[in-house]
Amino acid sequence: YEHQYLQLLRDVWDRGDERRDRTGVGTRSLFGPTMRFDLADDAMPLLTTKRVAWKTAAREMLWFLTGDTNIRELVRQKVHIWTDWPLDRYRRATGEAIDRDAFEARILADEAFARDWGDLGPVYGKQWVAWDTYEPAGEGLFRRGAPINQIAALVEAIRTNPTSRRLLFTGWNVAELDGMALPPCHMTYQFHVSGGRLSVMLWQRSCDLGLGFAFNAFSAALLLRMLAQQCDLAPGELVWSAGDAHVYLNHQHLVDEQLAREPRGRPRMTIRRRPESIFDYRIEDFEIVDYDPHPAIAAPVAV
Ligand code: THF
Repeated sequence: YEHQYLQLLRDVWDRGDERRDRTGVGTRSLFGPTMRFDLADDAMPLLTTKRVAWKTAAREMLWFLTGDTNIRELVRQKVHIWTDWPLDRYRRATGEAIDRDAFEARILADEAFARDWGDLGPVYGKQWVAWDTYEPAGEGLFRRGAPINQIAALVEAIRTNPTSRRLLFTGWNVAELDGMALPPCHMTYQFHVSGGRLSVMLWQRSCDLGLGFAFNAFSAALLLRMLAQQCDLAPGELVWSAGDAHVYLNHQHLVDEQLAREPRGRPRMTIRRRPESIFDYRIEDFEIVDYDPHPAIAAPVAV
């Protein structure tokens, strides 16, 4: 499957429309690519043309499922991939030239500081497991209703109504976008059951092919594997599609290096036990085998 990704990377780099983006870094971009990955036999879409920090991606996914939106717990687990956004906000607000390590150290040491500066707003986790609702309370007023757990509802729906065409959840809460550090990139996941296999289609409005893709594809497959296990189904396909698929202009070295490498092997994942619910997985439950990638390629993240 990795050839599909490498081909897309090449197409975007060679033929993409070059434009300035929100971050000011600049990208080349193509609209609307789709890729399909078969997850049968425990296969995982884990890139081998560079080492991917899959445990970091898995910890992020487990963190989404807890509903947490504060980076403190991620930093505690040595996951640094969300730190740059709160750090940027803090620097702009205070003018303080604090470095990343010092900022993370303060997030860990000082609970009040973490509360004030570590939260990303109502991003993924909040929308996935506690989407706010409101009900009329008379006189044109509204009171807060019970929040909706989209993930719990999804598990229930897959189990009880597998032919449904509404097996989906989304992070795109239009009313709350303004409060988010970043509106969701991987925004909508739709599921499909056929022949005892569970498939997922992920729609990403925006994909950073150099950095984010490796995480987003692995994470979606991981979530699919957990859901399949919980619903007694076999893993089917991951259908990945993006709106704006782009490569940042400062990732040229990554494109050149990765396209010069040959994919090797077929990484697979086993899940070591069957947890009580979709919310009870732990990082130790996941074991990746047959993963022998080329070395990691460092690349800056655009904030
Ligand atoms: N913004 C941009 N510009 N790119 C993204 O991929 C991205 N995300 C999330 C939100 N905004 C984004 C953040 N996710 C890395 C990985 C995922 C991220 C952000 C950064 C990253 O730096 N990965 C490195 C090192 C990982 C590590 O070992 O810590 C890598 O080489 O993969 C995509 O959803």
